[in-house]
Amino acid sequence: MTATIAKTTCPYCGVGCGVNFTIPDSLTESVPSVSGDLDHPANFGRLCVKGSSLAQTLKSDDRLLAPMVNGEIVSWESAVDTVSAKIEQVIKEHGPDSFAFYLSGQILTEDYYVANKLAKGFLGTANVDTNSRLCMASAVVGYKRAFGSDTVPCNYEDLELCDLLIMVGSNAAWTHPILYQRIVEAKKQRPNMKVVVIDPRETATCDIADLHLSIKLGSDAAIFSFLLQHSAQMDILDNDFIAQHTNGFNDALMQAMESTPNLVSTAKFSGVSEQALMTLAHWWEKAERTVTFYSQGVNQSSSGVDKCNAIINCHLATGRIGKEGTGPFSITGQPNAMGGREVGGLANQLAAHMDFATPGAQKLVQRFWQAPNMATENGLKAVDLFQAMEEGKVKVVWIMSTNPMVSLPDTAQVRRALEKCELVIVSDCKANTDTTAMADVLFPATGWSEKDGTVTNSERRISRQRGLLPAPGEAKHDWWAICEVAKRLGFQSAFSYHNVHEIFSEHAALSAFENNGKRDFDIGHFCKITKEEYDNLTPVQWPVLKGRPEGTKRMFEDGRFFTPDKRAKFVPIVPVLPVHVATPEWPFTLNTGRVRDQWHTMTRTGDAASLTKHTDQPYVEIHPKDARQLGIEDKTLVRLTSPYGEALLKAKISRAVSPGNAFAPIHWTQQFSNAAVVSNLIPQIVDPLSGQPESKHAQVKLEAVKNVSYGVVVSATPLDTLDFIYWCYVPSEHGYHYEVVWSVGENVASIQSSFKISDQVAGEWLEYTNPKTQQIRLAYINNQKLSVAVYLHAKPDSISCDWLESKLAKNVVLSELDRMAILVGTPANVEDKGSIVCSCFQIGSKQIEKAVAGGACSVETLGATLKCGTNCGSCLPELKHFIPTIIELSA
Ligand SMILES: Nc1nc2c(c(=O)[nH]1)N[C@H]1C(S)=C(S)[C@@H](COP(=O)(O)OP(=O)(O)OC[C@H]3O[C@@H](n4cnc5c(=O)[nH]c(N)nc54)[C@H](O)[C@@H]3O)O[C@H]1N2
Ligand SMILES: Nc1nc2c(c(=O)[nH]1)N[C@H]1C(S)=C(S)[C@@H](COP(=O)(O)OP(=O)(O)OC[C@H]3O[C@@H](n4cnc5c(=O)[nH]c(N)nc54)[C@H](O)[C@@H]3O)O[C@H]1N2
Ligand code: SF4
Ligand SMILES: [Mo]
Repeated sequence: MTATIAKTTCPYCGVGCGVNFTIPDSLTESVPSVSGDLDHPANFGRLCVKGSSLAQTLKSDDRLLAPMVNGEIVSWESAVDTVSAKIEQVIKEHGPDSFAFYLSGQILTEDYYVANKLAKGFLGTANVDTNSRLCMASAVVGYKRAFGSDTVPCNYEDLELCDLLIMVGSNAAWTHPILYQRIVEAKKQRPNMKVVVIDPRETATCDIADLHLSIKLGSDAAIFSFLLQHSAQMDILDNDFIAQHTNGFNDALMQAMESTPNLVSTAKFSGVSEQALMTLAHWWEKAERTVTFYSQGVNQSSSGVDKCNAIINCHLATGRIGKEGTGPFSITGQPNAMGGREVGGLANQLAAHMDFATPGAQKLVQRFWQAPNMATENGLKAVDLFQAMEEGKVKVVWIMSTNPMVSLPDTAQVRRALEKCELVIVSDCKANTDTTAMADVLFPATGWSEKDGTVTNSERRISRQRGLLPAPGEAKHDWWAICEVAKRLGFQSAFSYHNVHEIFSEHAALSAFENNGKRDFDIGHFCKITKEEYDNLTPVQWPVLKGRPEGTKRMFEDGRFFTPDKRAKFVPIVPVLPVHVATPEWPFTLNTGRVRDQWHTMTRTGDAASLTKHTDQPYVEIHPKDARQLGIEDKTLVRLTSPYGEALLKAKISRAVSPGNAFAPIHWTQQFSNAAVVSNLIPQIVDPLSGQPESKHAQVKLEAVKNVSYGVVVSATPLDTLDFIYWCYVPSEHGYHYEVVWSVGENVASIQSSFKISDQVAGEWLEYTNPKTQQIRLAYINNQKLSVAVYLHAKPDSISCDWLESKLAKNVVLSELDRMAILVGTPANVEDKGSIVCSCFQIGSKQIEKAVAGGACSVETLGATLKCGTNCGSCLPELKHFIPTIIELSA
């Protein structure tokens, strides 16, 4: 059979890896597959485990396939009429600001461009905000304050070329895995390169760290304030650069000297040892080639912008910017958060890296768009937007490609806001998400592999995502839906695009319009791009000026910035701690973040059974000392309470977090578990400048949930009732797998009756009980097929369910031996793998332990014996932990 191979871009993280997508001739006979694109400069052929599992996520039975209004399927025509009529009505009665878009760093630049154009140019509201507010907003403001523009100076090569890499609030080993692998490789080539990780937790990223500063939550700015004054003391300032290319140095230095006068006070403020801080300071002194690489541990903070500027100050002071192997590098999370910034997809931006505050910018954009109703001032930022919704000020919201019921802080408030809103429109690929559940109108969207357009990765590189598979059902492109509404609102001529190529060239033309080097974002080279050229576009880093098709590798090489006087600006910084710190009533600080194999709210990665094996359930990481005090054992259920809400998570007892801190992943939603949405617990505290929420620091109380039994249910069909204290749906290859917690005292009869088995006559219950161990094992077997199996234990024994799940496969007929084995829990001849460490080859912890006991003494020998770690490499940091040698950090 023949197949077509097309190049596209991974839809997950901001590394923006190139993907070769193989489409079989006949989709009914074969399925598409993916591999890394050798030619793509982000990944040179590699993909991490999420990227390499993309093909598994393509077949989903939960796609949204038709437009719906108030729960009824309707035609697109009718849905779009409903939406435009309501927008028209509220704007007429209450003004343009009664409408808002809430978008996402996961739509394509072309989708984003038309949404922004419609709202800001034609409806007259700047209420266009996005989930990037929860992600990149502080980094944007930090850059703008320093450079006069939202410009990421660096590129990925700089990470490989530097002598000192300071990774702040980033767990790149799990969140930007291919970039991390590039760093690992570079460090192998140049062992003198130093890596410092600044993170309150010990993460997989610390695996390559020469030094880990386990700082007090939120205290980052002090570290960089200290490095600034230390640079002056040690006389390593770049005085020429400061004099010729910057303003405000003295004020920033004075402030640093006042805030962090010495090693002792800084170490105390940040909760690190003086020795460790001094080591960092020495390395900083010596390494001219330094990159500071920062992510959500910096951004998601009530002082996120100041943290960014504290970092940038240090780079400006030492001239470590605009040169190979140097720079303050904010790494973006989402595949197209950068593209969103480029079109102006934030409420305080205008378009093409212009904002309302820039003199003349608003008129310029109006002229270019021929816009009848140009917005004149900033719109509402995400948290304010949802508050305005609750107050009844915003009456229609169009949510596109984001799941705010899970990702915005204080989900109870988000629910109230959406309930109050008169019309909630949700565009999504999935039918059932926590947010689609709140919608009045649902628009079915095409997803990755179906939609066409461009994305920009973290190093300003624009790549094509290509529409390669047919749209399922009635799903349509997001840009198309926006344009249909725009046309009905009377803006036919401005929104009559035939395809994405036309939108892209208009966006390119706007970027160059009356620019002449004034603005950083200029892709004027593409103003007149033909459809064919667009279809064949190869990855390129902006700016791509007219006559310079090769793009731009690195910014600020000439020391000229985008402020009016072309000088960068130092910002005096006063380090502060998070707004909410632990108190006797709320004794723990909850930190939140990501796990290796899941993406955000699991709407895509949750479809790939293999990706759920690494971490199958939501958890809260707690230090052993705290766990002992609270009577919490590993894997038992913990109730987390904050002033805003509650969550139920399984305990993971670990020294990776410090006493007094807890960490929980953000991925599990109400679709997957009954009470695992951690944003329930997070206050709506934001950075005053960027509006970015302090999602990484919440006050909580922890308590053990007592008098419960732990168990699993595997079933051939989804369970109708999930009446458990806790349940978590674990996607599996066959059937439905739930991890559950019951109250003690459940007996066989009550469990049996809780499963609504329709045909109680034809089938039979097998049962095994052991009152001593409080074990109950039940299975309902009908016509030699397994319908449901239930295992109950007093302790949270984890049972490897792979074998049991395999008995739910359609073609399996149970043998007598199988029936026995189902009651025993595992068949005698099947190895229990333990939890999966290597997702690519599905190698589990117990297999690895066995190989180590059998003499495997390095990650390489493990790879040679079991293959683990030999494909994408995402599990290498974890594999190292199985090798008994103690790797001392040279702190
Ligand atoms: N596997 C996976 N990868 C992803 C994603 C995903 O969902 N799954 N999402 C993508 C997106 S959108 C984003 S934004 C990125 C996020 O990428 P990262 O920012 O790397 O990921 P997080 O886990 O959110 O947070 C990073 C670290 O910040 C630390 N931290 C918390 N508070 C502080 C603090 O006060 N100071 C410091 N220095 N550190 C602190 C946490 O302990 C955590 O280890 O990941 C992207 N990549
Ligand atoms: N406590 C806490 N909260 C956080 C964070 C944290 O670290 N801690 N991190 C924050 C960050 S950095 C981020 S980026 C957010 C992420 O949070 P969200 O943006 O809410 O999460 P996603 O699951 O990515 O939501 C994307 C939705 O869009 C749908 N979708 C995918 N592709 C398309 C498309 O092409 N078109 C349309 N219309 N729909 C599509 C998906 O099915 C899914 O429902 O969470 C934020 N919230
Ligand atoms: S690192 Fe992984 S998730 Fe990120 S773009 Fe590359 S393959 Fe996709
Ligand atoms: Mo993000």
